[in-house]
Amino acid sequence: MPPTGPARTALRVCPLCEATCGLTLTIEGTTVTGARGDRDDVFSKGFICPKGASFGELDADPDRLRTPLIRENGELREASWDEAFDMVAARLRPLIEEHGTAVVGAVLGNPNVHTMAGVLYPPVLLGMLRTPNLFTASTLDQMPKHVSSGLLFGDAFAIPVPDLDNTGHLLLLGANPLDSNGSLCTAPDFPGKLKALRGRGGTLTVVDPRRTRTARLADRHLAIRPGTDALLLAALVQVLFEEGLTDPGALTAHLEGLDELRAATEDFTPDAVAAACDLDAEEIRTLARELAAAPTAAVYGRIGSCTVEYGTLTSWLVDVLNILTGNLDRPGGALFPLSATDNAPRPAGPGRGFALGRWASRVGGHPEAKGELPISVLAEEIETPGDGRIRAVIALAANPVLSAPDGSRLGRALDSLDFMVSIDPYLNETSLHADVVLPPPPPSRSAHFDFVFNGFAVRNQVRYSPPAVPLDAGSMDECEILARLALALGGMHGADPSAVDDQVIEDTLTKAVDDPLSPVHGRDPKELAAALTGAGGPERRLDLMLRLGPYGDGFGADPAGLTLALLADRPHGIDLGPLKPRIPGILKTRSGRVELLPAPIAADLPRLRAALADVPASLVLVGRRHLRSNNSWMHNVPTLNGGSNRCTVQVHPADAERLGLADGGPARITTEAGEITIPVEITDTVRAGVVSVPHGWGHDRPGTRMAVAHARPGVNVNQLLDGSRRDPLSGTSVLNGFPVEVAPA
Ligand SMILES: Nc1nc2c(c(=O)[nH]1)N[C@H]1C(S)=C(S)[C@@H](COP(=O)(O)OP(=O)(O)OC[C@H]3O[C@@H](n4cnc5c(=O)[nH]c(N)nc54)[C@H](O)[C@@H]3O)O[C@H]1N2
Ligand SMILES: Nc1nc2c(c(=O)[nH]1)N[C@H]1C(S)=C(S)[C@@H](COP(=O)(O)OP(=O)(O)OC[C@H]3O[C@@H](n4cnc5c(=O)[nH]c(N)nc54)[C@H](O)[C@@H]3O)O[C@H]1N2
Ligand code: SF4
Ligand SMILES: [Mo]
Repeated sequence: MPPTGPARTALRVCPLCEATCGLTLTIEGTTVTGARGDRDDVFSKGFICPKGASFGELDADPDRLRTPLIRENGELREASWDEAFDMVAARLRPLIEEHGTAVVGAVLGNPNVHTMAGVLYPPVLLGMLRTPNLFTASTLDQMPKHVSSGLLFGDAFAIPVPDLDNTGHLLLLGANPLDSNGSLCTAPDFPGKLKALRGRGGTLTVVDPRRTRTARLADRHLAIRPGTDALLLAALVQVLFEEGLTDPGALTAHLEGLDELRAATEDFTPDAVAAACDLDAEEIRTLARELAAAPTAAVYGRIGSCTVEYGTLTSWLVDVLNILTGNLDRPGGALFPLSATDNAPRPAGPGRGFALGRWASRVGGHPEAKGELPISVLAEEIETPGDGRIRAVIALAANPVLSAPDGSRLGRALDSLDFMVSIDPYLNETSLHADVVLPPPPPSRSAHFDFVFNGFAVRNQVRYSPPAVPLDAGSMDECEILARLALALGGMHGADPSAVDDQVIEDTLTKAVDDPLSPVHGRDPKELAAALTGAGGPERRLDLMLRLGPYGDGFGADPAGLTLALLADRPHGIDLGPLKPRIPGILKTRSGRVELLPAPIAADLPRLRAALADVPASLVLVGRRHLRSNNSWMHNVPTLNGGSNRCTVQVHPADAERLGLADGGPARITTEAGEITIPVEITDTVRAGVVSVPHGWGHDRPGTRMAVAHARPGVNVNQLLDGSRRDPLSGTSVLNGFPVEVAPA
């Protein structure tokens, strides 16, 4: 549709990556025709990247689904919302009634954490389902960090973030924020913050087998052998103990297990790990001494430290180093954010702790972590006959056919289901297997609030964006879609979806008034519910969370405190100040202290010790990200999928020569699990012995409706994996550092 009507502007926080930049959208009629950085945004101050600048194209993508699709006689056809929800209820309810809710598998993808709907409704939906079969993108991503935080601090969401604006030395492992814009560290203009760090005389050390754009900014780049970061970090710990450089400072009183930690790491000397890491032992010692000597320092690891053989151990060691150098929970080190919708802080004391493996997957016996099973076992849970087999799947903003190991097998498994529903704006590699596809509207039509990323932000702040453009006739807000879905599978098909929000509000308030520590203790829940403002259920729930949150007005207890009305009056957001120390209040371990050497970690250390003697594979594969991409779903926008082909295998010149590979020519990559053919890009930005292939490509499957992506499909790197490689504690797939063979095709 050509844009019509006079141009206006609207503010909208960008949902396309974790940086959460404030955008100023230009809108003509109902079309977003431009996006620039909002210079007055309290947090992002005008920063924007090419994805944010393409907000309009992504929003108006003609391939976005405008109506639900339902499968009839084997074919997907357009349908009304009533037809679609009737089908969900008619097909799911009988399955649940006959076999129980465990036969429904829920698959949650990454975009959920970028929408209000994806945070507000899955808990309701999962609460109704109570299925042991929950799978999310976390087991392709940050689950090791949740597990290490759960074990160390008693709370899987207590994830410290580096104090980028104030730190004196940043040691960054397996992250490339110049292309990813940061992760588990929400920081608009991450590149600018790294430059500022160096500008104020600080040090940046980057550990990455590739000389990334981030590594090029660094004072020191350690081109480590993939998968061996845990060894490097253990050696840094060993040096700190050995040389008497540990100094936990104010944390000391809150630590448990310091001596045991020392004993457990003493054989990981720099000399012992150097060969495995392919690093110089003296350089490891120097780094340890520099970290200890820095006025403040922060160790930070991301994808390349998580989706590897020793992901949980690596994530644990990252925080162990922050603790031993006295940098955890102090300005300039790594701190715990306190977001506006967090629970209000509580007095310190023992908590309930964090348990792993409370149940296991039916077929392979893989333990749950944080209530989730490894997404790599989804296919076998569908295929393997027996009681409790997954017969139906709800895929919510998830494209596991591309993002998880062996999508071809998973695609066949999805086809064999009794029923599948996808909530997705595209008919893509995963949703094409569904019986019902429920499309959310484009982002300009949705309100936005960062429930998740505010909790990982380098500065406490809060912003709310109402919908920039009203809903189009015939489309449905994603909050309503998910509320209706919850009702349909809970046996209340057709009920008023606002009943879902009313119930959540009632339950929350009933608990709050009973809680002696709540500002609303003893008050009447009905009167409080009536005081909530907001245009609909989701806004009223946001108002509730803000008012009961750490900065809230407590329904009048602090009249200057936060409410939705106050936030709506400040369209560029409200700054809530720098991160502040939160220990011991944040600790929820059974001891009420930081448990430095938790039993599951201690039990996994022998596996790491054995790695010291491993003979390294001659060639291993790692991933990479590109600024103009995001996982699997942004390749359908011409401005983001133009230019030279980015889906290549990067090979070091020495390896290319040894293997007889020509630049631009096709290579065949093989593993024990599969093979792909992909163009070669010879570059010395990857170290010798390592090749790099990006993920999220492979858009050539028949039956999708993404014309631009289909025309430039790339290949799916995850066809090289069968899912059997996992970090045992977290169930996270090993997506980096697995052996491959490469030959000319
Ligand atoms: N080899 C390899 N594989 C990887 C990775 C890697 O580094 N290497 N990275 C992993 C990581 S970190 C992640 S997070 C996963 C991501 O894995 P997934 O979450 O499965 O994939 P995404 O491409 O992020 O998007 C999922 C789906 O959400 C849909 N979507 C987009 N916006 C919305 C919306 O507003 N609402 C709804 N309902 N749907 C929406 C998209 O169309 C897409 O189908 O991939 C993982 N896979
Ligand atoms: N442009 C863009 N931005 C994104 C995304 C995207 O797809 N594109 N995805 C978003 C998502 S879902 C996430 S989770 C984040 C991820 O954010 P980041 O973690 O910053 O992701 P990457 O850019 O993949 O950086 C991972 C780095 O780890 C390196 N690496 C691989 N193996 C190892 C290893 O064994 N050791 C070490 N030390 N390094 C290793 C790789 O070479 C790579 O440079 O990005 C988010 N932002
Ligand atoms: S950096 Fe991330 S949040 Fe900022 S404009 Fe780019 S995609 Fe959007
Ligand atoms: Mo991710």
